[in-house]
Amino acid sequence: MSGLPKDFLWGGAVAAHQLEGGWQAGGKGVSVADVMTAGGNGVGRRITDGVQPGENYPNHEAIDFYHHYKDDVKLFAELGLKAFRTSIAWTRIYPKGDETEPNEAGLQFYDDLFDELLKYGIQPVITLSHFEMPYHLVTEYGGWRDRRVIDFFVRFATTVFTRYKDKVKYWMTFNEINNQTEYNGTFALFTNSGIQLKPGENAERVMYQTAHYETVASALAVQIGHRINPAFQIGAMIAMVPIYPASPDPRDVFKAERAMQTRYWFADVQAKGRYPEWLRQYQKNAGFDLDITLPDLDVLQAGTVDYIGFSYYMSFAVKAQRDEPKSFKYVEGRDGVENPTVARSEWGWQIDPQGLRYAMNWFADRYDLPLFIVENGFGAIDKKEPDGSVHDPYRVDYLRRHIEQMELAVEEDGIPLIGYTPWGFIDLVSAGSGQMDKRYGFIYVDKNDAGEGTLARSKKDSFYWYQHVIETNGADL
Ligand code: P53
Repeated sequence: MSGLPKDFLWGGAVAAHQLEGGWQAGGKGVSVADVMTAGGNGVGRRITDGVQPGENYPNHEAIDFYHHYKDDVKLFAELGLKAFRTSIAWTRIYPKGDETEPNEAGLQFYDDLFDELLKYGIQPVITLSHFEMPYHLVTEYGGWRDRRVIDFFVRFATTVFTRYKDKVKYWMTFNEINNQTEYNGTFALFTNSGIQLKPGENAERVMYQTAHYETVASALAVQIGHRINPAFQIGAMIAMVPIYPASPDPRDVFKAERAMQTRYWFADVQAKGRYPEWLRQYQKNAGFDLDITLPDLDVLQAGTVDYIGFSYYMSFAVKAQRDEPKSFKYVEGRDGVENPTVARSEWGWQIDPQGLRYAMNWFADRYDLPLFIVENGFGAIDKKEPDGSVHDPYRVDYLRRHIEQMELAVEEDGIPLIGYTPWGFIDLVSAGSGQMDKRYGFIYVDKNDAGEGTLARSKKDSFYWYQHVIETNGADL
C-alpha cells in the first residue's frame, strides 16, 4: 500500500492546441498557437504575421483528437485514468475573443468530450487559458497589455463555468503563468499573453503589466466560479522549476532566493491575494509606471485560489555575479548555471527527481494549500519497432523516480496532494519546439516532425507500466 489517498487522481495531461487539431472546425477562430511554425531541438518556432501560405503550422492538425476523441477516450479508460487534464480552446468558444455571444458548436464539442470521459468515470480537469488565446486579441488589442482583455477572459470563463458546472469540478486559470519571467525571449510573452513587443518597449515592464491583468482576471474568475458552483476547486498553475544556489556562498544563496521570489511571486498573488513587499519595492525602484489600482488589489484579495496546480520537469541553479546590483535582480536565461550533480535530457532539461519533493515542501510551507501535480514527464525520441511496439524504459525510469519522491512528500512530509497527471501521456505537439518527435506519451501517435504519418495510436511499454501503477494506487512502481 502506498500512502496515497484512495481517491487520488491518477491522470494524464494535455492542452487543446497541442492535440485537438481541427483548427477551423466548428467555427473555431485562429489562436496564437495557430501562427507558430514548427521548430526543432534548439531551433525556435517562428511567429508569423497571421496564417501564411506555405508555412508548417503543427498545431493546425496536431494529432486530430478533435475527430478521434471517442477512440482515444476508450484508450484512456483502458489505461485506467481517473482524471484527464485538458484545456478548453478559447477560440472554439469565442473565436475572436471579443464577441458577446459564444459559439454553440464549440460548446457542444466540450459537452460531448466531457460526457464521453464521464461515461468511463474519468474526471475532466480544465485549464482555461493554455497558450492559445485568440489571435484577434493580439492584432486588435495588443494582447494582455490591454485591460479590456480582462473582461473578455472573464466572459469566456463565466460561459464555460456555467455550461459545465455539473461536469467539471477542478479548474485552473492560466497555464504556467510564471513562464513569462523569461520576458527577454519572444516565446513566453507570446504564448502566455499574446505580447509582441513594440520598438522601445521595456519587456520587463510589459511583463509586469500583463501579468498583473492576468492575476486580476484569474481572481475575478475564481470569485465568479465559486458563485456558479461553490464546490468548484479553482487553482493556480505554476511552472515549478526550483532554483538552487550553485554553492553555499551566501551570495549565491541570496541570489537563488531572489530568483525564487522572481519566478514565484505570481503564486504569492494568486494564493495569498497580495503582492509580496519586495516586488512592490522593486517595481517602485525600477520606476515602472504600472496600472495597478486599489480596486484591483481588492479583487486579488477576494479571489485567492483553492489549490496550487503545478508542472515539474527540472531544476535550475544560479550563481551570483561579482558585481551584483543591490537588488540582486534575477534575469532568467542569463543567470542560470549548469548543475553538475544532475543529468539532462536531450533537450538540456536537468533531470532532478529529488527536486520534486523539495518543490512540494516549498509550496506547502508557503501557501498551506493542497497541491496538484498537473504536469511531469520526459520528452524523448522514441523508436517504433517493426512489430509496432515501443520500448521506452527511459520514460518509465524518469516517471518512477519522480513518483517515488512524490510519495515520500505525502507519506513522510504529510503534504496534501490531489493528484498526478503526467504530461503528454498521448504523443502531441511540443509547445516549446513544435515537434512531434519530442514525445512524452504512453500512447504512440504515428506522426513525425515533417507531419507525415497515419495518426494511428499504439501502446508503448510505458502504457502497461502506468496502468499497473494506477491499479496499485502507486504501491508498485
Ligand atoms: P515542451 C518550458 C519549460 C517548462 C514547461 O514542454 C514548459 C515550457 C514551455 O515549452 O511548458 C509546459 O512541449 C507546458 C506544456 C508543454 C510542456 O510543458 O516544450 O505547460 O504546454 O508542452 C512540455 O517539451
